[in-house]
Amino acid sequence: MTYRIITHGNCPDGFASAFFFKRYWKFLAPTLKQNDIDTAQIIGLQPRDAQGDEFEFTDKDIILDLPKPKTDVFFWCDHHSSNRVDELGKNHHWHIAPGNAGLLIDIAVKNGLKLTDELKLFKKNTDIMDAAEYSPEQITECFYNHKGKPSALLKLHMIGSMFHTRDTILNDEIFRTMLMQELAETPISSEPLWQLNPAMFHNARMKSYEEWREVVDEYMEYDENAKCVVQDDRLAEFNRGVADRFYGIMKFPQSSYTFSLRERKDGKTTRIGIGSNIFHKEKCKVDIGKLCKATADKFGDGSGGGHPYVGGCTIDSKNANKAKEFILKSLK
Ligand SMILES: [Mn+2]
Repeated sequence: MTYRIITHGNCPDGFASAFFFKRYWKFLAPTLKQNDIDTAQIIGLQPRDAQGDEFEFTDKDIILDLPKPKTDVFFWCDHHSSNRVDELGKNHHWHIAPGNAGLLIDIAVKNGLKLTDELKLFKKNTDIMDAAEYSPEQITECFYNHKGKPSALLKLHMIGSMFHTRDTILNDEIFRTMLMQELAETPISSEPLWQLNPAMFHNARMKSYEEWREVVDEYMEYDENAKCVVQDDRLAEFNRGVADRFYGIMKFPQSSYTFSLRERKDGKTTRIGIGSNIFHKEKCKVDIGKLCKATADKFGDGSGGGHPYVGGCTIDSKNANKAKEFILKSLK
């Protein structure tokens, strides 16, 4: 049995975490050997799969940016508040942080890693991406067609675009391929990775966002009373492109909240997402996680929740209009 690096799949922070662990393992788990790392499998997993019973973990698994599995693993590090563990064993780390890669970097620094400028910038940018701490200028650079020299932040988005295609098998393959190549100081300076042409993938992603924004423009509204952008996807005439989660606040920068509602394919349930305007978190006076939970209890089977600034829930489709009204009233 070899070691395995199991990280949040198809997620930029999961990618950055696996990259950092593979490259700087000596500062994180010094009992390992170079050969353990060279032969380690890379696996991308979704959080729900890490807590279920289907995936079998072993005591040679290194788990990053995911909830702690029920069984013993060799190394675990996570930064999500919902994945808190009170008693941490050897090689287990949990701490609230903007990003998991940034948390790993902090641990490595405590163990003697010297931070270079490139690593500092890597930490700063992975934190921005995972905690959605963008400025409007950074959104414009990274989510709209950008001409000119890309910043390090945009370069990380370009890498992320490679595993954000609509083909999930291709995404997994690219994700793993990039992490099995020779790794330089950070992904930004890893030559083999750039030979895979991230810019091409990113250009396609920008076109997908553009198409989606054109469709959504037809029905995205601003509710002045609730100071909320309303995106009721039941009103969509087409299903085109890829959703740009920051479009609402770019179109209505005066907003305090964003609200989206989408009927699931089964028709029976409807997914609701609520967020605060990341440019004005101070305007967010409502605990969104609690509002989502209350909505789920009132109009669904209770599955919902989140954080003070962002959350989601699932409700019965027949209650969708009532739930929409309830949320807008609560935000007001
Ligand atoms: Mn993360």
